[in-house]
Amino acid sequence: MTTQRQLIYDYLRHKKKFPNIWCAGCGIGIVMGAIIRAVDDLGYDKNQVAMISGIGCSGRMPVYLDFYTMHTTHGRALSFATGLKLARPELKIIVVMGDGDALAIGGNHFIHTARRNIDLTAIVINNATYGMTGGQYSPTTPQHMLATTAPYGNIEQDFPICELAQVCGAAFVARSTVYHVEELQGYIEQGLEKKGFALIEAVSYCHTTYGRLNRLGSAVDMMRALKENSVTRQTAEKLPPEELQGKIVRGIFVDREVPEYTQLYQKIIERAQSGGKA
Ligand SMILES: Cc1ncc(C[n+]2csc(CCOP(=O)(O)OP(=O)(O)O)c2C)c(N)n1
Ligand code: SF4
Repeated sequence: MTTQRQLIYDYLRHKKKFPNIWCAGCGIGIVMGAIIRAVDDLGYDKNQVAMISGIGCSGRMPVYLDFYTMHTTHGRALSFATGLKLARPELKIIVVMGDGDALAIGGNHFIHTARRNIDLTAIVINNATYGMTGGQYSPTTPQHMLATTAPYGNIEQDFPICELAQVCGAAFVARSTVYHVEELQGYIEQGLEKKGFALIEAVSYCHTTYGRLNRLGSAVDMMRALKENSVTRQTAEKLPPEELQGKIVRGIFVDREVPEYTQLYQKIIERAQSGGKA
C-alpha cells in the first residue's frame, strides 16, 4: 500500500498551491483524502481523472489536486462536467460541490444531470451552510437552526440530497460522513466504478459558521456528533420515526443499472452518420 506521504507527493500540487484556504478542523480535507485514496486504490492513472467544481469552500478542491481540473462558476460544475464527458467519455470525472452550489444555484442542473444518468461521480460536501460567504442558510440547513440570514431560525425544510438524486434517476446514491472516512472512501470507489450518475453525499458540518452560530462546540465536538448522531440504513429501518429525528442515515440508497447518456448519445451519432439507417 502506498504511504500517506507518497500519496501527498503524487496527487497534491504541494509546491504551488499550499497552504490551503480551509479552516483547521474542516472536513473538506478529509473528503479530499478519501478521493485521493479511492483513485489510488482503484489503480487509475491520474491522467485518466478530471475533477470539476463550482465556487465555495468545497469548490476549492480541484485547485489543490494534480488531476485535470476545472474550477468553474458557482452552480455550474455539473454543466461543465457534462460537456467534458461528452467530449472525452473515457475520462473518470469527479464533480465536487457544496450544498449551495449543488442544490440552490445549481439545483436545476442537479435534477437534470441525475435524470440523464450521465457517467459522472458527483460528491456533495454537505456542510449545512454557505461556508465561503459567511454562514447564510442553504437548502440543507436543518429547520429551526440559526444562520446569518436566519437569526431567529431557519423556517424552511431541508433538501434531502440522496432522496432527490434517487427519484431523479441516478444509478448510484450513497451518504456517509467525514467521521466514517473508510465508509466514505468505499462509496466513492463504488461511484467511480459505476457506469452512470453516482451521487455521494459527504456530511461535514461547517464548524466555523454553522457550528459557531448554533453553539455546537469545537470541530472535534462536531466530529464526535457525526459519530453519535448517525445510523446505518439497516438500523434506521428498525427505528421508530421519533427516534430517527435529527439522525443522519448512512448507507447506499441506490445501486442500479440505468441506460447511460454518453452511450445512448454515441448511438445517435452513429445513426446520424449512417443517414439514419443504423
Ligand atoms: C453566480 C454567483 N452567485 C453567488 C456567488 C457568491 N458565492 C460564492 S460561494 C457561495 C456559496 C457557497 O456555499 P456552498 O456552495 O454550500 O459551498 P461551501 O462554501 O459551503 O463549501 C456563494 C453564494 C458567486 N460566487 N457566484
Ligand atoms: S468556512 Fe466552514 S466549510 Fe469553509 S473551510 Fe471553514 S470550516 Fe470548512
